[in-house]
Amino acid sequence: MTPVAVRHLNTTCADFETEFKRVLHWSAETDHAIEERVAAILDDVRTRGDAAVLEYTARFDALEAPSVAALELTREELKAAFDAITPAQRSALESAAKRVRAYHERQLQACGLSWSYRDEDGTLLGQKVTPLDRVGIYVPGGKAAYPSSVLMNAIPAHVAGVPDIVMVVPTPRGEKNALVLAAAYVAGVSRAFTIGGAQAVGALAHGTATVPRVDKITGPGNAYVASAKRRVFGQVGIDMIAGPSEILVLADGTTPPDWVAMDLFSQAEHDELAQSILLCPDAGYIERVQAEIDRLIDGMPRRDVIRASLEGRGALILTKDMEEACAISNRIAPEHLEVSSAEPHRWEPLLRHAGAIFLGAYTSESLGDYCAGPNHVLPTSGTARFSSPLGVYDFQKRSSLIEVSEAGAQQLGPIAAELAYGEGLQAHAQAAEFRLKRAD
Ligand code: HSO
Ligand code: ZN
Repeated sequence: MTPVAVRHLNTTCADFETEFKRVLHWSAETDHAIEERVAAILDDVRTRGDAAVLEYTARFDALEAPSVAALELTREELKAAFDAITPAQRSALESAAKRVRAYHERQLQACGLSWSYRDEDGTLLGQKVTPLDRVGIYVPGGKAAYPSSVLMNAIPAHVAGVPDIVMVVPTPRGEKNALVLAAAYVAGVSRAFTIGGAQAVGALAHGTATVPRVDKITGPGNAYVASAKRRVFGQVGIDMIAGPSEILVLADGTTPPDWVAMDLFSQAEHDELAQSILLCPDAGYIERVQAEIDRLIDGMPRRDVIRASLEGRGALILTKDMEEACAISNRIAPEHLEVSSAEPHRWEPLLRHAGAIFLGAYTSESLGDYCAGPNHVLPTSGTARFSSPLGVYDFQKRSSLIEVSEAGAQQLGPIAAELAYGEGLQAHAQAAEFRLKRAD
């Protein structure tokens, strides 16, 4: 057993800031070769449509088909996949979907409904909320083919009232992932195509003879997909550009250390570039977690990925106290934040920046990844400072409603006219003044 060489940091050490910056350092360099290839693929898909999609699918996914229509999965196929998985899998998918749906229905009630009010003079002001007409959901098909992500993308869209949900999933050599298809069935996906990469993003953004053009594309993907989403943004909406998964555990030393070690593994196992960090004011506890990491690693089928992630980007950080741990957590703004403490509600008010906050020792992040209810598509790489989990609101848009009464026009007209003349815009001013009652 080779111990896992996770970085140990101590906030009282003189070199802490330098070491901390190294932990957070995130190379967001753009790969120009990828950028160029993606730009060419998008152009090609825009001009040649289905023919280009077919060629790239044959070239990159070794999947030959006579037409893009032949790459569409019918509702019957999705249902057949659902019927073919084990009863335990079916029941787990349905239970997860039910909880995720219930959570997002609350979200719709809390912040996704239209509202309006009337001023005393009868003027009506409001906000009208409408779902998007059609969205595209990108589901990765390579090393990270997650049925749970199908639920997390499609269910909020469904709850928002999007009538048309189009899923794309790369399917190398035509080998379909039954759980992904079954999840699409459970989540209410309307149409699904076994295409992926930049070509699928291009097809969704521009539309082809077979693939319908969508209004927004959500879902994670590799560097090609991320680059393609960035490029089509503006013509269509996108959710976010997701980086590798992150977990930060804020521990007061009361949780069994093997639980915390496994939680750190749980995100490390996603990707060599995933990041797992422990913040704790108890030096002895940090040593116990390190000992559990070393004890448990060899039993993990994905130990190589976990080790590479922990040794490359992981950190165990000793803080002066829990308050300082909270302050550092806010600087990191992690995707997932576990408050593994006997007093989670004491610390929660101090925590401001995190994609999702998991309170108390029993709340492993993995429960949130699959079935607690909240969305697992979360802001990464510090973007939780300014963005939010994927939600019903991402599949809606808002229009302002204004109905000015005759009395209201008398109130507002002079104000608007004054400001309009100040801006040198006479037509604006007169449009307001024409509606003023003349004193005659
Ligand atoms: N932790 C990932 C989601 C996921 N985990 C899917 C397991 N499957 C990003 O939030
Ligand atoms: Zn996960």
